[in-house]
Amino acid sequence: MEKFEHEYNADQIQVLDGLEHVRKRPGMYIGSVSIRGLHHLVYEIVDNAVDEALAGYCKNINVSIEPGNIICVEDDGRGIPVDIHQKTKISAAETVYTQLNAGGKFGGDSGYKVSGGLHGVGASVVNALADWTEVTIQRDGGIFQMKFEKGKTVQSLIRIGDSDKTGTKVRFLADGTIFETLNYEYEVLENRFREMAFLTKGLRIIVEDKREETPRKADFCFEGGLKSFVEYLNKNKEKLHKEPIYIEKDGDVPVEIAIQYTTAYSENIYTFVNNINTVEGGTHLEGFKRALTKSFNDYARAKNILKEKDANLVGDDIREGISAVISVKVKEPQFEGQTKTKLGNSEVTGIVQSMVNDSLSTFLEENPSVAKAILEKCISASRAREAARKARELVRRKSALESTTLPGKLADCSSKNPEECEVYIVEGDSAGGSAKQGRDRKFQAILPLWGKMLNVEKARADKIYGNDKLNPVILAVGAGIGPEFDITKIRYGKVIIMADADVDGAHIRTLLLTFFFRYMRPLIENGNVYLAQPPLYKLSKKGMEDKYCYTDEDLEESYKELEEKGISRDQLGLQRYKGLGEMNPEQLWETTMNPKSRTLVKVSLDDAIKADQTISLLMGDEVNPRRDFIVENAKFVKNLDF
Ligand code: 1YM
Repeated sequence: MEKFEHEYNADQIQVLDGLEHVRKRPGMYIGSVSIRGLHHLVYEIVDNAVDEALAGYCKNINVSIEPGNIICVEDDGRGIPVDIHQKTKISAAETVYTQLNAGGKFGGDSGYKVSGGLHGVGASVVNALADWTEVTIQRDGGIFQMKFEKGKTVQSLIRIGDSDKTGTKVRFLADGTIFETLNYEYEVLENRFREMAFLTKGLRIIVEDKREETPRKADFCFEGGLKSFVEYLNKNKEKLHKEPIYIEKDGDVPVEIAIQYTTAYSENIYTFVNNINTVEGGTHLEGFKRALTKSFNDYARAKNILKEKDANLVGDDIREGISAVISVKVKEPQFEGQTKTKLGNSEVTGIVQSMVNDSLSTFLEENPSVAKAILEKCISASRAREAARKARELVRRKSALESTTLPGKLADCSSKNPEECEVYIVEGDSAGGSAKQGRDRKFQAILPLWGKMLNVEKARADKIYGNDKLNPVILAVGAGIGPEFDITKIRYGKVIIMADADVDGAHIRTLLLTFFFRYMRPLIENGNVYLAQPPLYKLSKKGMEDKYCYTDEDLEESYKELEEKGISRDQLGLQRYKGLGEMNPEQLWETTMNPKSRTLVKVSLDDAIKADQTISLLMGDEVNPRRDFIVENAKFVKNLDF
C-alpha cells in the first residue's frame, strides 16, 4: 500500500514537472513569449480540431477572440474521449490537457500528426501557459466539463448535462505574467485560418473578433482547396490561363498541387507538409521543380517548339510568373534547416516528381493552348535571362575594374563595422544635403536618390542590372542582388529609407521596398530595412523648446498637454513640414536621425502572401483592383508595412 502511494505521488510529481518546465522555459515549446508565441497557443488548439477534420469527423470550426482577449475554439468533431485512462486513473481528456505529449498516446493513430516536427506540442502546453482553461466536451450523450488554472486541475472532468450532439469547446486566457502581450492581432489569425481552410478542402472555419464595438468576422470554406488558394494568390495579377492546373493523388504520401501562371516575373511557390508552411522548402519542392522542368522541356521538344539546336529551358525560365501551392501529407516528417521548416524525407522527392511528371504531361497534351501560352513566356524568360547574364557580367567586370568604387553620391561613414553602420537612402538633393550635414559621420552614411525610380515589378532582371537609379543602392548595400545576394556581405546593419510624408514620398518608398522584396528579400527577412519617420509638425513658442509631432493625433495630444501647462493654441506657432528639405540639418538630426530621439519603423515580412499581393496590386498591371485598394486604404502612405 505504501509502495503504491509512493509510486502514485512520483507519477504526479513528474506530471507537474512537465508543465512546470513549460512555464519556466516557454520558448522551448512555443518559440517565444512575444505575440508570435501568443498566436501559437491558438494554433495549437485549432490544430487539434483540424486533425479531427482531417480524420473525417469534423466539418466546422469556430475561433473567436472574446472581450478581455479570451480565446474560444469550438468544433463539431467526436469530442475528446472522456473515458478513464487505465494508467493515470484520470479521464483521457484531462490527461491530454495535463500531460506533456499525451496526445499521441491516446486514441490510436489519427493520421498525419506533426511528430517531432515543428511545435505540435499540443493542448497541455497551452494549458500550462494559460491563466485559466475551460474545456467542454459533448460526447456519449452527455456534456462534460473540466477547468484548470496555470495548468493545474481545479475541476476534473465531470458530467454537467445531456446532449445528443458531439464536439469540443476550449476557452482560455493566456497568462499575462508569461507573455509580453495578450493583445491578439486579428488579421494574423485570420490569415492563418484562411490558409488552414485552403489546405483542408471543404472545412469551414469561422474567425471572429468580438473585442471591439464593431466585431469583425470571416467565414472560410473552399470547395476548390488549393485551386482556390492559387486563385487567391493571383487575385491582383494578370493570368496566362483561366483555370489553375490541379493535381491530386491519394496514396501513402497524399499530394495536392495547384499551379497558375501569370504575366508577372516573380516566382511564387508555397509548400506545406501536414499543413505546416515549409518556408525553407525541401524534398517535396525539389521533386516538383524537377518534374516541372522536365515536363515542359519534353513537351516543347516533342512539339518542336524547342528546335534541335536550342538548349533546354532551365528551371528559372519555367518558373517565371508561376504561382503554385504544394501540399503533402507525410506520416513521419523529418524537418531540417535553420528554422526546422525544410522537409528532409528523401523518399518524397521521387513520389512528387513522378506524380507531377505524369499529370503534367497529360495536362499539356490535353490543353495545347495553355501549354503554348506558358512556353512562350518561358522562352522569352530564357532570352531575358541571357541578356541579364550579359548585363550582370558587365556590371561585375566594371566593379572588378573599379574594384572598391562606391557610388559617387554616397557620403559614406567612417566606421567599417556593419553592425553599427547605417545608410539613409534619401529622396531629393536638398534633403540629402541636410542629412549629410546633420548626420553623425562616424556611423551614418547618406545616399541621395533623385529622378524617377525604376518599377522593378514591371521590368525583367536584365533591365535591373545596370539601372542607373538602382545601381548606387546595390553598390552601397554591397551584397549583390537576386540569386547572388549574400546577406553576410552587407555594409550596413540598417538600411533606412527616408522619404517625405506625402504621396511622392510614399511612391518612392513603395518602389524601393518592392526592389528589396523582389531582389534582396533576405535583407527584409533579416530585419535590416527601416523606414525613417520625419515629423509632420513643429509647435514653437518663445522660451519653449520646440515640440515635434509625427502624426495628427500626436499634434492634438501635444496641444492638450501644453494647454494643461497653461499655454493656449493661439500662443503657439505651428509649422507644417511638407518635405524633408524644409528642415535644417540640426532639426533633421534631432527629429529623424538621432538614435536617441528618432523613431524607426522596421519593415517586417510576417506574411509573405499579403506582401506579394499588395506589391502586385500597387505596382503591377491590373488597374481596377489598385484603384479600389487606394480608395479603401487612403491612409496607406502612413503605415505601408509588408
Ligand atoms: C477545440 C479543440 O481538441 N478536438 C478534438 C480532439 C480530439 C478528438 C476529437 C478525438 C481524437 C481521437 C478520438 C483520436 C483529441 N483526442 C485526443 C485523445 N478541439 C479538439 N476532437 N476521438 C476524439 O485521435 O483517435 C487528443 S486530441 F488523445 F484523447 F484521443
